[in-house]
Amino acid sequence: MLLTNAQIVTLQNDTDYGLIKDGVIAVRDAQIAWVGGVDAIPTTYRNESAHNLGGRLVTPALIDCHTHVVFGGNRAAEFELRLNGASYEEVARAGGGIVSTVSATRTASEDELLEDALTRVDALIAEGVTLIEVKSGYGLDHDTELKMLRVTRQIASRRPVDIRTSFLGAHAVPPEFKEKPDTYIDDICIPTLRAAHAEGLVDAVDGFCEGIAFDTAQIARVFDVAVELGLPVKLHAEQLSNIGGTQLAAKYGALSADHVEYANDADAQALAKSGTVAVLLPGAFYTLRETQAPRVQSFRTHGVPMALATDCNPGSSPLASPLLTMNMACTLFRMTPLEALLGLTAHAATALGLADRGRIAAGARADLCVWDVTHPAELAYRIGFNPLHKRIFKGSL
Ligand code: DI6
Ligand code: FE
Repeated sequence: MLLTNAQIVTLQNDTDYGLIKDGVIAVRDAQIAWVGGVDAIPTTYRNESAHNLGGRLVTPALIDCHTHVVFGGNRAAEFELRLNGASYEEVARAGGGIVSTVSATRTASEDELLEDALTRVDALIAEGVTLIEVKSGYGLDHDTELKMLRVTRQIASRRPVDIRTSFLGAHAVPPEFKEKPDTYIDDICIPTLRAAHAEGLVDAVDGFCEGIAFDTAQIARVFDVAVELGLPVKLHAEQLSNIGGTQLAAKYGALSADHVEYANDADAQALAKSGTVAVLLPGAFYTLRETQAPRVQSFRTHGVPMALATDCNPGSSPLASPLLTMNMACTLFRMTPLEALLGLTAHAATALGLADRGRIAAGARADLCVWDVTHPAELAYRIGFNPLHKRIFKGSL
């Protein structure tokens, strides 16, 4: 297949859009075989069937590298209670908070979890996403964590999308282990990780390093098992305070450190040294009305790649729009539209340890988006507007 009459945003380096004005992409066997200007098409591709894109803009397909799209129930009632003046305690007594999602996830069947997740997956796909990372972490017991991961794997057979799983057993201390986080880590979290890995359900290991969740020593015990199993790690770090999660992630050569609102200059330096991506999550920043923005300038100065993701979850980021995520990153974090696009493509791929996608180049996966826009900055500029014309997944329209 030949895609012709396209404005191609190759993102071949991190300094500009890498725009090819009157461009052509040759696709073969789910891969980009060739990309370049119309005047330079090699003769071998000239007779392939051509799709004229009418001068539309083509970018790499979007990648959502941090989501929690598999969960039971939702927390709209709690949202409403809080806006009607209920206190934190009242919300908790009404069964609110993360524990309510844990109970709803434990009682939901696999089918219910899958059907619910697919509505969110469909929203992501509708805006051009072809790869979604999904975390466990609302089960917090052996059976439910495995149930979540099995459901997550099923998404890829129900929709044209790639899925990566992260085991997030160290997300919160479940009610039955209240005040006993260490026992939870040793008796439930780690054995469950081993069981999930044995079933082939785990692509990476994540944790929530925070005062309200787990400290660095507890996360390190989980990471040591990940290393033993040969699994890459990533970490929710410095979201609400600085307790050393970013440094820990860097020490373990993590794929990514996520949130990082409270990461400082030394943390940015450590990420640069370990080649760890900073994943910024403006949906959670916005929903929690956080005031400490991540230090984007420090990440730039030290050369830390910045990715962006929806963090789609029922509590802190009920957001299923990568385009709005780009807009929020520009408006709230002062990222540039180019950085926002790199954050949902090339750098998101790096945050998942994948080198074969996220840019438009020969040899890369033919995962592409065709947009009804004339300038790439339009993708981040508008609010509540979806200009996706076509999504190409593994070379198929
Ligand atoms: N950070 C968050 O913001 C969410 N999880 C995490 O590790 C909160 C999840 C929830 O409230 O359901
Ligand atoms: Fe998260």
